[in-house]
Amino acid sequence: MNFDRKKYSNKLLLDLYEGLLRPRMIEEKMLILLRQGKISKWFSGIGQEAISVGATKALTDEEYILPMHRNLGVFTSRNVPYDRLFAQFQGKIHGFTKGRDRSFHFGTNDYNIVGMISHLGPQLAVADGIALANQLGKESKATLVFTGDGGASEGDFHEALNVAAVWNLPVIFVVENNGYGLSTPSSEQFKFKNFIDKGPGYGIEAVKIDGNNVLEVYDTIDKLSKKLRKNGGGPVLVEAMTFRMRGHEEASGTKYVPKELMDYWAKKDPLENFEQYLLNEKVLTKKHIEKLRASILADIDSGLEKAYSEALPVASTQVEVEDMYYPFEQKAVEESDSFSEKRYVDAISDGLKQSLEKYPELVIMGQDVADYGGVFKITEGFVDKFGRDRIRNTPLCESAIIGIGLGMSIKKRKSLVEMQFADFVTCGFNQIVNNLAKSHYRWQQNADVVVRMPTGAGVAAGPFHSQSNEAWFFHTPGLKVVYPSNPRDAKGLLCAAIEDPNPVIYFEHKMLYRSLTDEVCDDYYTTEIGKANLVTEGSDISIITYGMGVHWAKEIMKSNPEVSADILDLRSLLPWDKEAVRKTVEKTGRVLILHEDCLTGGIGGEISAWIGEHCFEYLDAPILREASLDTAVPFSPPLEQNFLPKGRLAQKIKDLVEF
Ligand SMILES: Cc1ncc(C[n+]2csc(CCOP(=O)(O)OP(=O)(O)O)c2C)c(N)n1
Repeated sequence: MNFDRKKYSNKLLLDLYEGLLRPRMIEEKMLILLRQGKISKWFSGIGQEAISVGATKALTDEEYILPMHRNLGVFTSRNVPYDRLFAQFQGKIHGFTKGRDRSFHFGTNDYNIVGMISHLGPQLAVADGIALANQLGKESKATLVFTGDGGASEGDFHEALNVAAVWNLPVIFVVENNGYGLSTPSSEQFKFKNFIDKGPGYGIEAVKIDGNNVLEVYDTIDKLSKKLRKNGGGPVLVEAMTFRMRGHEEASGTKYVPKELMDYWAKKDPLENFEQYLLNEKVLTKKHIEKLRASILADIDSGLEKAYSEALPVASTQVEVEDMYYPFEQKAVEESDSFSEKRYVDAISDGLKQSLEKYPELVIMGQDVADYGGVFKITEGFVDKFGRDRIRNTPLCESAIIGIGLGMSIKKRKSLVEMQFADFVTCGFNQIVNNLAKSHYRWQQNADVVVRMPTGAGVAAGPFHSQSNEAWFFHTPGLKVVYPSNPRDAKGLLCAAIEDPNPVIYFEHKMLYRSLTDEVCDDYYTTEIGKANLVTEGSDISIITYGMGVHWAKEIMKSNPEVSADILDLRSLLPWDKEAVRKTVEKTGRVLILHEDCLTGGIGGEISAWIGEHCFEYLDAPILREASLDTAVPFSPPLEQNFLPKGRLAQKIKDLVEF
């Protein structure tokens, strides 16, 4: 192996050497503990340490780094205390996730490290988000993110690189090309020869390096990060060639790896080669190595002792449930006495504008939201008022943009992401349900992101522009879900959602945009999340609903003057207002739950179960539900009307009253 020390001092060389030795020695210890059954699982980075160590040491400690499962050297090079690291591995409270996530699945803003989620690829867009915040804040910092060669097959890789390229984000994407993704060799993972060949495809610089040569890694990342800091731009793709010397994880072995390959790469061991070089150069002596090893071993042993001495966590259901969310008590901002007629669409636009004024750190991202004003024209004129930095047209990549929202939150910024249609959220689903929703629970990092969801049917737009998909998110702890049915709530709930530091999925019904006007307060105000609204008061039945359902219920009750109904608009679906539900059930004893979403697995099922469990003694009839058919949303108007529940409502009310 060829080491070129350039003008690097002995001190730096020794620092790099110690940097390599630390993760190697920890790993050697972990392998012993694994054999003794004292730890459950281990992903080894043996043979790949030069990449983690060289890259981390080339960055400043203030720069964010986003490691994967073989990057122990990132954590040790950032001087994460061993006792905490080991406590993390053992699921102890003193770790970084309060025992809630394992191994390297954690982040820590104390050390500017954002760990992965198991899904690998989502990590890459989070780096984009941190870099965007740096770029907007004019902080001259690089952000570095790792991926394996296998993980790079995921769409997230493409999306993250593409957005970073288009937005000129200062990100260093490092592909650790170690030959295998679990048991799958590169030849079955991709067809191209080199990752760097992708650079021109994205219009970005790409360099290939020997990932086992710590000096080459350090020198490359040092140069690139200096360039990124200076220009405030990038990105750059680095392909670091290396090899996975152990199994995917320890239990999976390496039987499928040809022996010649192992032998070849064993000779290229990053630690042994560098050690020999330093001995030859007389920068290092055998005695120094011995001393260093003894002192590292003492650090490891004392870290382990401390971690082992800590008991396993004691579970508290209340703490576990509460910790899904960043603690936030909303203080509703009252409406002023200045009101004017506004359509639903204007109320949303108003809420966005006033939130942009209130929060200079708020950024709107979405397809065609800038000059075009969004497909529903809700952000029309925003670019002129707030500028292109804050009103950002995005490439067509829902997953990356939502991940960017999380990255921005890490840098204490707020994001509002517009889905062009709620249906397209499927392409960003993973980021929402696994990254945004779980990050506070996992490592106390809130995701200050609102996702706007133009939803619903009735406009003959077919199966992919009409869906109701709130139930997917209703089932995901860590999210909040709101669904206003009128202009007044639309503005108040939107402002509240943006104010809330937790991820909020905000549904807005397309049918209501221009068909509904209301007296809406002209000034900024918020509507409390989690509070239902009793739209009409009655005594015979309760119709519990939200969104379009409120209007269907109102209409049907107009033509049923002999029946008097409480119509309860839930407004917030997660959390939903149990007290308001209880109150109306107690009052009427007859309940119809109505929603536009399909019946099976819809929110009505949960509310119905809750009523059955908590209000059974007040019921005079079975709880009834009316919802859309359990089919996709059809295109042709007669089919669509048949799909929707409205036409079945009169009979359901009759059934309920007559029971
Ligand atoms: C979305 C997803 N699919 C599959 C897996 C299972 N899995 C975990 S790591 C891995 C291989 C990753 O290979 P690579 O990115 O090359 O990293 P390496 O393990 O080689 O360091 C697989 C298939 C996963 N974690 N997430």
